[in-house]
Amino acid sequence: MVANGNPADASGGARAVARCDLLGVPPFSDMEGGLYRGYLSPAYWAAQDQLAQWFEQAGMAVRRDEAANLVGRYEGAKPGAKALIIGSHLDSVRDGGFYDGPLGIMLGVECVAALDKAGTRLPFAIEIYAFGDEEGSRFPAAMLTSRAVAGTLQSDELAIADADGIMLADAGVDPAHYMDAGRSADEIIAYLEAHIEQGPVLEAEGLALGTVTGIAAQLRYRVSVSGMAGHAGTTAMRLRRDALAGAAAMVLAAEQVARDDNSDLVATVGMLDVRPGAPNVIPGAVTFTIDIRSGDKTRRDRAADAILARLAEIAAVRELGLESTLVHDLPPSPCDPALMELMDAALEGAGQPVRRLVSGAGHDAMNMAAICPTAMLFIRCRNGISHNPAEHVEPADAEAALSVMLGFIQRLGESVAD
Ligand code: HGY
Ligand code: MN
Ligand code: MN
Repeated sequence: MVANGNPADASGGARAVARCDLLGVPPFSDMEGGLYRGYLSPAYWAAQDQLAQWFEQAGMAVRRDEAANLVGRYEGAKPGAKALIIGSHLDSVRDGGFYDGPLGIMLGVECVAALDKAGTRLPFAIEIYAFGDEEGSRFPAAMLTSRAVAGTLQSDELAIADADGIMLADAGVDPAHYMDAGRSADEIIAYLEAHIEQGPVLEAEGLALGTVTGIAAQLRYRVSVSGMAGHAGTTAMRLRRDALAGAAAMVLAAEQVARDDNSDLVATVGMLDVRPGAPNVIPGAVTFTIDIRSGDKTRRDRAADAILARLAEIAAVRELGLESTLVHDLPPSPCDPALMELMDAALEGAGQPVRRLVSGAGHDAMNMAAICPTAMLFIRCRNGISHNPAEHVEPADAEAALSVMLGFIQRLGESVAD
């Protein structure tokens, strides 16, 4: 535990950034020399314990829900009032940046700390959610915890194991009660998430902040290619059924479909596993992932069909086995128009130019949209880099984000009171 848990003794945006930095190293990371914080890992629990201290210092009651999310609550003027939920995720990708997720949590804490310090109570409560699994970097599914809160998760999706064979049920949660983390729409006024842009738009236009209009639709597949393992020295090329050579052709085909679409469509193969994985053995089996996104669901689905057709053609020509399994299908998630207006007004009120932009990255907000209106605020990050240790955000931009979030909260309070 960090002494008093208040790095740099700054407040506001600078402290939010400093706290993300502090959580970027062991014991809050499961890897030496970088940040990896998998859902329900030792680093995850250590980070939650540190976060719980900061939640309490900000004036919140703290609990851990049945999906192992950390939840803080700052009561409104009337106890038990509906809540504005402010959230983002505590888990990270492997060798990730310090701010993707945690910055949105820390800025929510700073909002509550500022209200608590001023003795301000609103017509609604504020709840801060530190979601546990947004990245899907430990278990083969993503966004488990915000989908549990939103009630869009199916219980059979919990029968999963990580790469070491550890079942979710043995990692610190009870699947039989996991769905009790669900919240109902009548408890929530809105969901707000502040997040680094993870792209180059704001920086290219010299802007610190932007109002998010919506989140792109995502499809994720796991593809298994099976060939024939064999001796690398004795098997003639014409006799081979090389699973990796076939998978390589498939990876390039997926890339080509996305390039040829010449739109916002993106397709990514981010994981690839080769078996048996020996220099002198022709690969017999390969598993890889495909992540396909677009702001337009029809475009996304058409591209997915084209990619799957290309994979089948390549498998047939090379006499390979092929199995494609849909891992998740996340529809596009528009932000709420009235909340976008409030965000624009808060930007203007804070002297910030108004800029709206779409999110190519997925966020917990896309799941919370199932039970409440959502708003997102993007924060500039250096060179648009994310999912990379070079991820960087300026404390001054975080400070600007905090003042816009407080302006948003104030305007939401006025709109509720009207
Ligand atoms: O994949 C995403 O867009 C998010 O970072 N999980
Ligand atoms: Mn994120
Ligand atoms: Mn991410």
